[in-house]
Amino acid sequence: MKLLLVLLLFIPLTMSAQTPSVAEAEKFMEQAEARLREISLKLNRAQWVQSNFITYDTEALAADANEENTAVTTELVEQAKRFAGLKLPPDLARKFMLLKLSLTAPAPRDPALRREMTEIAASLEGDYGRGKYCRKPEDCLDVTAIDRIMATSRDPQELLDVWTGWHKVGVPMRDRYVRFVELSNQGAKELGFKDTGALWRSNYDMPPDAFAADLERLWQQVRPLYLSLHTFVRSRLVQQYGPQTVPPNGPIPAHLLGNIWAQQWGDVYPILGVKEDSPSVDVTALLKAKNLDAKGMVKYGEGFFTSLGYDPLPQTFWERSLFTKPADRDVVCHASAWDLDGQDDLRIKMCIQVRGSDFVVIHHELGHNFYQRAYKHQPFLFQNGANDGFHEAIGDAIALAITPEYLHKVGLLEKVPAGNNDVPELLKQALDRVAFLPFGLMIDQWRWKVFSGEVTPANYNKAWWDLRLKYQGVAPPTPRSEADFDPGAKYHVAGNVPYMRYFLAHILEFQFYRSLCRASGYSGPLHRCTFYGSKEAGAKFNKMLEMGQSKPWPDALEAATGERQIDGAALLEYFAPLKKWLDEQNKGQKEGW
Ligand code: X8Z
Ligand code: ZN
Repeated sequence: MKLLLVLLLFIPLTMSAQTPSVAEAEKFMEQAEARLREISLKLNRAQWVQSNFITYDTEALAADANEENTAVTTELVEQAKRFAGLKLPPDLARKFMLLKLSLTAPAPRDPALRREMTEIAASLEGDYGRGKYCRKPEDCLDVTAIDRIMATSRDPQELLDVWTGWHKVGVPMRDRYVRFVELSNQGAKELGFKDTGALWRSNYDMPPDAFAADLERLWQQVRPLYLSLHTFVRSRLVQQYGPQTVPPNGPIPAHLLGNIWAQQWGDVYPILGVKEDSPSVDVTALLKAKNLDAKGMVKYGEGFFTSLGYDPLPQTFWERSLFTKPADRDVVCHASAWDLDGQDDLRIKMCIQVRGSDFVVIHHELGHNFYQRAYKHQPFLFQNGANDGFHEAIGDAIALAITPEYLHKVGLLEKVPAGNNDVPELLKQALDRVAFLPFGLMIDQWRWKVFSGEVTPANYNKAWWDLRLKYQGVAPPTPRSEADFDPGAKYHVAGNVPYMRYFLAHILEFQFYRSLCRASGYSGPLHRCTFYGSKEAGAKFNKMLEMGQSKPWPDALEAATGERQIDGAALLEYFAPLKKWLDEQNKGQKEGW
């Protein structure tokens, strides 16, 4: 009797363990998503507080929450294995795939190792946020101050000093970063990936190698434009700083490009000696003339989105966001957009300065928020960008439409300047958006090699600068060694945020922009288009936004643009008049380094 009971109990249990049904998979996923939604709210709150008040305790609390989220996700992925091999409806199969890919820092199953990893991750981000360079004991510069000096100083000595000073922030991170890579790789392996980089590359609805090949295709497509820009800028910097400082046929020293990472060069525009038909539009001056403060700038950003037919941001956005750097505490000033509850609790966190480049970043961040709100009706695992490059491209596509005509329409610019200033305006755009391309590409080329072990800790810094030379044609202004850890002086390395998304975004944003322009009925030269106020453009964009990550990204791209491939053609069309002009200027110059 007893034996029979045991047998009766045993048979259905083992049967269901061997061949679970689709209904069971559905049930499992429903519960998994509910659990993930619950802990993600907790995690977001802990991280929000950590980033807004960097202290010993908030760092510990964030590490705790991250630990829990990682543990639960890892456990769910483990449990999900029992549905492998089951033929599932496409949506459900997609959720299982996304669940497995959802951790950017996969951690070992061993709780002690997992804890060690999450603590390291929190401490690296905290170190970056607290980072300062003290030129004198009473003159300490945080990253916002560093940024301002790099953008405005033309004194090569000062630039060199500040550059060198900021890069010291990375040094103490090095050993912990080495350990972080080991631990995260172990986690990735336990999930079934070769390493953490392989996991990252698997997030694009195609085989990881095909993704890497696609990136190379895109880079080759836009590289000639980058080379023309590099050659032009270098020749003008030779004039500014002399051939002793800037080698006329070599790489550009990284401290002279107006940005601490030499990633966007727009701030050197004033020293390039470009002839203008009439003074080109200086957005910083317009913002200042209007006496706008940080919040006022964000209001203009919101206004662009509402002009497309989207609802205004919720009241809580204005109450809970951080717009300016607090005087009395450390915060992670690197701009970010947040969606705490997957519903309406949207926020940005940014140390806004009243200047044109921050006006663009505001639109960038709001692009995240409006995307988040558009897909809030999706199930939890689909509440994301079609891929991460899409998420980064939304606000940038909108910001491309900040043309003189737009500024005039919203009352920031009294008169659209007469005469043809296409080349100066395009050059300013290129200095930020084209100069960025090789930087966007190289960061994760480096990290992928680090995670795969191709680059070892003994070569971290050398490999970093080899890639910067290869892709960007920039060189460090002072000798570097393996006592340095220059990657750590970049937020996304310290904060473990994948970076290829920004390379993709800088291509995609032109595709989106072109499509929005067309939807608005515009038919002139691409770079002069603004679709401000076009409900048609807004509706078309929204078709893609509301899909979130529910479908493979080519479907989302098609909804917004009719195209299924990421393609640099729109970018090249936009900059075509500039390319022609640059090549004329560059006659007789040697391209490359
Ligand atoms: O990190 C950002 C945004 C936040 S998602 C401000 N960006 C990259 C960077 O600053 O390095 C935008 C452009 C590239
Ligand atoms: Zn972003």
